[in-house]
Amino acid sequence: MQLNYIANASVPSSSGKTLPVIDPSDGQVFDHIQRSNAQDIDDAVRAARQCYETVWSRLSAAERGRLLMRLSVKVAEHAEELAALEQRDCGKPTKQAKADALALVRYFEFYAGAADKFHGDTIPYQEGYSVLTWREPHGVTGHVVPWNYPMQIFGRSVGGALAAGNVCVVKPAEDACLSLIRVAQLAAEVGFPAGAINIVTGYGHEVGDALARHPGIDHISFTGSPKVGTLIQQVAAERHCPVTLELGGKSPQIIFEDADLDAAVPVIINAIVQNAGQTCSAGSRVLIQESIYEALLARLGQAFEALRVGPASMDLDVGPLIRQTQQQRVWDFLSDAQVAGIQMVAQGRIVDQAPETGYYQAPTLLRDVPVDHRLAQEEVFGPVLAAMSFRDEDHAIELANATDFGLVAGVWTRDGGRQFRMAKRLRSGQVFINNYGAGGGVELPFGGVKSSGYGREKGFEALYGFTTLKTVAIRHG
Ligand code: TXE
Repeated sequence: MQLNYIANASVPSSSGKTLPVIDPSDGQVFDHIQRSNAQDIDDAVRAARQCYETVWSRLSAAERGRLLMRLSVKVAEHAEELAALEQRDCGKPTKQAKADALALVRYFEFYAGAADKFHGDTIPYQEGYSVLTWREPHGVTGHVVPWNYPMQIFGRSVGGALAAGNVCVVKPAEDACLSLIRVAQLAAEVGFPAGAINIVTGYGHEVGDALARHPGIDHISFTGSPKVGTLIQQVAAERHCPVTLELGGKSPQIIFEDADLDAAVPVIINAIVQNAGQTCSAGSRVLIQESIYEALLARLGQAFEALRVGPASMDLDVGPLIRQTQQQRVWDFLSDAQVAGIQMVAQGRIVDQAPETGYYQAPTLLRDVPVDHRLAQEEVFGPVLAAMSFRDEDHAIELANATDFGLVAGVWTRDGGRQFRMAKRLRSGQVFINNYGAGGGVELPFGGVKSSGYGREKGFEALYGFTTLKTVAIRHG
C-alpha cells in the first residue's frame, strides 16, 4: 500500500479510500495508492507554505543547489530501484525505464548547478537612479504530472521549480505514482526540509482539480491532454494564477530526397515506438519527398515488421500501453483508418509470451494519410505512424504546419540552406535537424506553440517560468 508523502511523512488520505495500481503488462492489480481529496491537497499546500516561509525562502541559492546535487547523487544510487518501480507501473521496457531514471539524475544535477547562476539585471536609467530586477520564486508551485514519463517530467518541472526557490505540491497521474513517491522519500533522506516536496495521489478530476483551484498554489505546471489543459487554465484564470502547459503534439518528421536515410530510418522508427508511442514529442507523422516515397516506405515497412512487442520485463522494442482505455483509443483510430480506406504498410508483432490481459498494440505504419484525417491531426498516443508525401519545401511546410499542434518537428536534409529555411518556417517549439530529440538533453528548453501549450520547461529557460520579475528602482540620496 502506497501512502501520500506530505511534510516528509507517509500519510494516508483523509478519505480512507484507495485506488488499485495495475501492471499494464498483464492487467493485474499489484499495489494500491491513496485516492486523495481536497482536504489532502489543503494539508500538502499548508505544509508547503510553512516550509517556504520558515525554511526554504531563507536558504541561499547555493544551499538549494547543494540539496539538489545531493538528491541527484541519491537518485543515481537508487536508479535501478526507481527504474524497476516505473517499469512495472508504466509497462516500460527495461532500457527505457533505466534511461528515465538516469534522466532524473541529470535533471537534478543540471538544476543543482543552475540554482546560483540565475539572476536579474541592472538597468541603465536616469542619472540619480539605480534600477535592478530580482527574479523571485512564485512560492508554492503545483505540478500535475502525467503517466508517460513520471520521472522525467518530475525532473524537468520540480527540479526547475526548486532551483528557482519554490516548494512543490505534486499530483502524479493515477496510473503511475510509485517512482515519484519514492523520489520524495529520497529527498527527505538527503535533507530536504519537510514540506519542500509533497506528493498527493488520486484522480485528476478530484485531487488534480483541487490542486488547480487551491488559492495557496502560486503557479501550476501541467503536462497532459489539451482537454484537461483547458480546464486547468480556466480554473487558474479565475484567480489569475500563472500556468505552464505542455499538451502534446502531432509532430512531423520531414524527409527530403537528399537525406542520409541510413541515419534517418532508425531515428524515424524510434521517434514513434519509444514508450509505445506514448510520448508528447512522438514523431507521429512522416512526410517524405515524393521521389523517395515508395523506396523509403518499403524500408520503414521492413523495420516495422521487425519490431517486437511484449511485457516490460522482456525488454523488447515496445512494451504495453498504459491502460485499457488507451488501448481502446488506439483501436478506434485504426478502425477509423480502415473505414476511410487508409492503407496499412506494415505492422510489428506481439510476442506469444504477452499475456492476453496486457494492453498491447503492434506498431503500425499507414500510408497516404489525408492531411485532414484525424490520423494526421490528432494525437494517437500509440505506436502508429502516418506517412504522406510532399513535392517540395513549400508543400512540406504546408503539410507540417497543418495541425493545431506545434511541439516538435524533425527535418532530414544535407542542404544547409534548406536546414535553416525549414527551421525558420516550421511552427513548432523545437526543430531538430538530422536528428530527433537531440538525445533528450536536459539543457534544451522544451515546450510548444499553438495547442501544444505554452511556457518552457527544461534547460535554463525553465527558471524564468518558475520565477516572477520584480523591478526595484532606487533614487539616490
Ligand atoms: O490525460 P489527462 P489522459 C494526451 C494523450 C492521451 C490523452 C489522454 O493524447 O491519449 O492525453 O490521456 C490529471 N484537473 N496526453 O486521459 O487526463 C491526471 O490525473 C486536474 C499527452 O491520461 O490529461 C493526470 O495526472 N488534473 C501528455 C494528468 O492530468 C487533471 C501526457 C494527465 O491526464 C484533471 C498524457 C482535472 N480535471 C496524456 N483531469 C503529454 N503532453 O505528454 C485529469 N487530470
